[in-house]
Amino acid sequence: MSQQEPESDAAFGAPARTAAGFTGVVVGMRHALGAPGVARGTRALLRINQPDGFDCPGCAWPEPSHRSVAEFCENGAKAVAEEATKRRVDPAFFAAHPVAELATWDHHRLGKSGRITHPVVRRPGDDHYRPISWQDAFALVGDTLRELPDPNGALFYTSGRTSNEAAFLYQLLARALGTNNLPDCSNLCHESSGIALTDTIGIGKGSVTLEDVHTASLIVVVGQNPGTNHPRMLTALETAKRNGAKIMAVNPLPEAGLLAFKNPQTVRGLVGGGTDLTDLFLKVRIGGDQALFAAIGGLLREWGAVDDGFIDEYTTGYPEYAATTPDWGAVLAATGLTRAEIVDAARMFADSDATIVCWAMGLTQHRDAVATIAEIVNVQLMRGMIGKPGAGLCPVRGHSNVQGDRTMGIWERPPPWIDRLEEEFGIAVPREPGFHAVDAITAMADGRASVFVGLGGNFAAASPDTAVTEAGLSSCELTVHVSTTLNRSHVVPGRTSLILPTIGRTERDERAAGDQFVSVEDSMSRVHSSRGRLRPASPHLISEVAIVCGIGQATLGDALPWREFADDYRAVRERIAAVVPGFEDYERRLRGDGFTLPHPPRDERRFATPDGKARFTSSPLSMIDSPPGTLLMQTLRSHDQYNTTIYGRDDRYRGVSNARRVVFCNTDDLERLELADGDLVDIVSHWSDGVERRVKAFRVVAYPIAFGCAATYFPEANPLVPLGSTAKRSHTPTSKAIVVTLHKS
Ligand SMILES: Nc1nc2c(c(=O)[nH]1)N[C@H]1C(S)=C(S)[C@@H](COP(=O)(O)OP(=O)(O)OC[C@H]3O[C@@H](n4cnc5c(=O)[nH]c(N)nc54)[C@H](O)[C@@H]3O)O[C@H]1N2
Ligand SMILES: Nc1nc2c(c(=O)[nH]1)N[C@H]1C(S)=C(S)[C@@H](COP(=O)(O)OP(=O)(O)OC[C@H]3O[C@@H](n4cnc5c(=O)[nH]c(N)nc54)[C@H](O)[C@@H]3O)O[C@H]1N2
Ligand SMILES: [Mo]
Repeated sequence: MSQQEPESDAAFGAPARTAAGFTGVVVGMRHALGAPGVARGTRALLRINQPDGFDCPGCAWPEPSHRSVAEFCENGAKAVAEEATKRRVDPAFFAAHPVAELATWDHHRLGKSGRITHPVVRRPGDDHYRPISWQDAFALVGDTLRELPDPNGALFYTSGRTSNEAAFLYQLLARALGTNNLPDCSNLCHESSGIALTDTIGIGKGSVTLEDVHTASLIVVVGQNPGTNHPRMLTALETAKRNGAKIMAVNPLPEAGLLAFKNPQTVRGLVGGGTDLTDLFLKVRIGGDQALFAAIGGLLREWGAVDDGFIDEYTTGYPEYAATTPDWGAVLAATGLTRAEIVDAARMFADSDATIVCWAMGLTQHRDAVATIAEIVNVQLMRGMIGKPGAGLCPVRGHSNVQGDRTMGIWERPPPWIDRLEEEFGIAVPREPGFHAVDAITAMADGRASVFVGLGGNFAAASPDTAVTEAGLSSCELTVHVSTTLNRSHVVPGRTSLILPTIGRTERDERAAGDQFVSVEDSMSRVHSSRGRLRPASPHLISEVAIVCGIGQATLGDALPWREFADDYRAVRERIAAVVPGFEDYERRLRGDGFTLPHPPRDERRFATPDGKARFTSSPLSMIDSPPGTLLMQTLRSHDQYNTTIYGRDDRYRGVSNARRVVFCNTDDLERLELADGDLVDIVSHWSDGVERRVKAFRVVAYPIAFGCAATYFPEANPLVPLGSTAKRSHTPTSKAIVVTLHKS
């Protein structure tokens, strides 16, 4: 299918209430066994998340210490199947399909073309990618980087699947070259969480362990769709529920996995009725969470449901916070909820002695994301829910190693251990921050950056304002993509463009010193090893570590021991141990199940803020205005995609088959806007710069979404997200709140 063809075989049914169960297993197996062939698929599935196997490339949810034989989920199986596919993008494929043709293919078709087998280059004036040797490819990158008049003209993007070892070497390469230009997918993802948590508790990571989730008495899931994006989290919620926990879900959509769950890893879950998970569902208006948590905080104070001992000993700023009383009129307008619903929610907080709040993109991709998360921290601090078993703050990360990459220094700011890095390698690193993802786009657009290197990911499709982003990439002197499968970024090439194909998580990594493993960190700060076992998709593939070292050698020469690093990753881990705090004796501690990094607030109620206390904050209540006739639109994931990789065209839990260009709307809104289910519409977004951003021929789907709200799929709707519309302080695009109008096509 091309990018704009109508989806004639689309079908729509009622949204589901229950997630997973037998259908989940069957669908997962079909993806895993159908595409790669039965033996390879089964071998791969049995190795997922086992101590001697590989870390599931699906998501960052941690593995329990007592694993079941099949520690994976339907969507993990799809992720593995995508990597284990038998289809190949080889030199013959590129000879048959010019870039101009590939640029008309949609994301699904590009990705499904299969694994890239050879390094390839598209040179100026040519419309085909053609094979190139690894040595020539590295020399081309090295020459271009060395010729840059200013190292800040290069961008080193990272997606969150990269291992700790590759990430550490990649930031070393950028910084040794002389730039902090390390934009990453975190900038588009959980950046707001990192900033809000660092401000308030002194560390930008979540404060709970899996054991805490199992033993909590209240778990609040806000702005997150675990049934699709973190399916193994449902197993943990089910365990909590069986231990007596209550669950509250806050979401503009009644997402299937939040309401009820059939655990596919138990016989009961396969054939039984499933567990009702949610005790209270709040169908919040998009962007209403800050007001909601401010109101809950207000009620808890009014009721005296406050942990005075904790507040006195461990916090600052409480009097100022307590002096603000939220205005109920504003709260009800912002949340779209009734006062009774909010009182019920506050009552659940008051009744719980161990509360965990979990969140993901429904909170982070908003203009006031940082303030919203800080408001949640306020409520948790007020109740003494930090550093207490069964309680805490739980930002649920996306990519399987996105948290580890940040720990390894993938950040546009110099990491806290920058002095140690300089000393260890005898380099000098600038202290000025580099470009984050949105800055990187602007820098390409206005010519300040001319070399783009992507270690994984799909920058063209993952970024906002597609037209601007693609124009930026195309204007580069050189684009370099380290990838496994074909994607949109490859078909909007710079003047010269390289695709450097790599082995994936599931595949064996043989280097000079023998078989290698890598290491990763999950969403709960647990670090462990990951070892692929499958034969690589092509004999020409090398690892990300080897590719980064190849570029390093060609760019900076023998000043750093790139060859030694590429031959034996133990040499890399030795350097990580010497530079990054918490990684002492790294090699030995990776044996077996791995180890958990220190988290001072969780471990000992110690807060590394300027005054050593956790901080209450108060920010003015804000609401995104959506004028009459407009809707507030979010972009979210279907059940059949991994970010920009589209596994299939269904979204089973939401009742959608064979369609991606859809816009979910509330029936009352449709009536008000004189539209009907099934109408084809253009969607136009409205932003202060006056530029018209439009996507064409989306099908209206009547859906029980909160009033005044709409939803479309990422990345098809990314052309509508204005580059300038970003979260305050974290600069994350506001992918969950875009003001739009719908126009019959
Ligand atoms: N299978 C699969 N797994 C994945 C991914 C994938 O694409 N596929 N992606 C991975 C990545 S990188 C990430 S970051 C995570 C993403 O995991 P999620 O954050 O669960 O992903 P989204 O689909 O963006 O869902 C956002 C949820 O927030 C809700 N929401 C939107 N706006 C608001 C709001 O204003 N308030 C509230 N309360 N809710 C809101 C939406 O209705 C939706 O349920 O998943 C990771 N895991
Ligand atoms: N509108 C909107 N935009 C969004 C979001 C949203 O919710 N709405 N979500 C944002 C979020 S949370 C994120 S994290 C970003 C995701 O942004 P990215 O991380 O940049 O995108 P992905 O789609 O995860 O990247 C997929 C590509 O990675 C490559 N790949 C897969 N596995 C490997 C591997 O092992 N190694 C290497 N080198 N490459 C590999 C494949 O070639 C594949 O095409 O998108 C963001 N963009
Ligand atoms: Mo993400």
